[in-house]
Amino acid sequence: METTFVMIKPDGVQRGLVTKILERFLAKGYTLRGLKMMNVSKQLAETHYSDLSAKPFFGGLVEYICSGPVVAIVLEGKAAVSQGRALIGATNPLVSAPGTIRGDFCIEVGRNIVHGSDSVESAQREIGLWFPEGLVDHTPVAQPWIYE
Ligand code: RTP
Repeated sequence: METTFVMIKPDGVQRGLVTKILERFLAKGYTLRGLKMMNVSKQLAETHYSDLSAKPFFGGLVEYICSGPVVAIVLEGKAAVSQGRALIGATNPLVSAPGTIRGDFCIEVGRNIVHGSDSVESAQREIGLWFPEGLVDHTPVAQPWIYE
């Protein structure tokens, strides 16, 4: 089983989309292993997006992520990282397919409402960064109805 880190960004929270976004992952069959609403320090945002620090939009991105509370989430399940990204859609919402979260709920790349880890290694790094306290052990009773 894989774990992935998903963050509902400040615009997703401000627009009242938390339950709609979470629902996509839970309805698919993924298991919640961590969930919290939090304000993001500049240091955490900069560390999370450190691979983009040379990009011209980096300053604006960090400001955006720190502009209001986010919801930090860890989901577990088969291929959670790649499927999480598929459910979220392309980085630019204008080319995200309808049916994806970004394709259905947003328009601009700088306001794309949700983040999902892009590899198993990134997921491990991000989970450690956002959930230093660890995850919640949880095996839902519905598991045999999701996996054969
Ligand atoms: P994320 O990390 O947020 O899940 O996004 P991603 O992998 O799909 O895309 P990435 O290239 O890692 O970019 C991270 C976030 O930076 C913002 N961005 N703005 N103004 C721009 O051209 C631009 N490009 C990227 C987006 O919020 C993107 O999700």
